[in-house]
Amino acid sequence: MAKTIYVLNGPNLNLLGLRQPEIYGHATLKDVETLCRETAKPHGYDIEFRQSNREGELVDWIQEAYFKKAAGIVINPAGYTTTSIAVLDAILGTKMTVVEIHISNIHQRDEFRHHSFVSKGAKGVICGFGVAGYAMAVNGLAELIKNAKD
Ligand code: CA2
Repeated sequence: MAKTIYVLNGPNLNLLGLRQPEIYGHATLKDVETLCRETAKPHGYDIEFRQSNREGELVDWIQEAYFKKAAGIVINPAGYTTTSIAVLDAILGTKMTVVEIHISNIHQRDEFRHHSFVSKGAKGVICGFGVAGYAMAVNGLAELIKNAKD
C-alpha cells in the first residue's frame, strides 16, 4: 500500500502566521505541517510536506509524488491557483488523486481569486475553514483513496 501523502504549498505560504493574520490566522506553516502529520497518522499515512515560491518546483513535486507512487496529494496552489495550467497539466498527466485546499474562502474575496485551474484536476476542494481545512483535506483524501479501493 502507498504510504505517503504529499502536502504541497504554493507561493508566499511560508509567511503564514507572520503576516495578514486577519485573513490567514496565526498558525505558522510548521503548525500546519504538524497538523497534517497528526491527521494522517491514524490513517496509516506519512506526510511529505513542501512549500515553494516557484511554479516549476510544484510541477516537479507532483511528478515526484507520481514516480514515488504516493497515495495522493493535498495542494494549496496559492497564487498559482488562478494562473497555472502547468500545475493542472501535471495533475491531469499523472492522474494523481488530488485535494485542493484554500485557507480563506476564495469565493468571498476578490473576483480574480474565484476561478481555479487546479480545481479541474482535483477530486475535492476545501476552502474557508482556516488552516483546519488542511486536516479536512487529509481526512478527505484518505477517504477518497479508501473508497477507490473498495
Ligand atoms: O486562502 C488560501 O489558502 C489562498 O490559496 C492563499 C493565497 C491566495 O492567493 C489565494 O487566493 C487563496 C495567498 C497565499 C499567501 O499566503 C500568505 C500568508 C500569510 C501572509 C501573506 C501571504
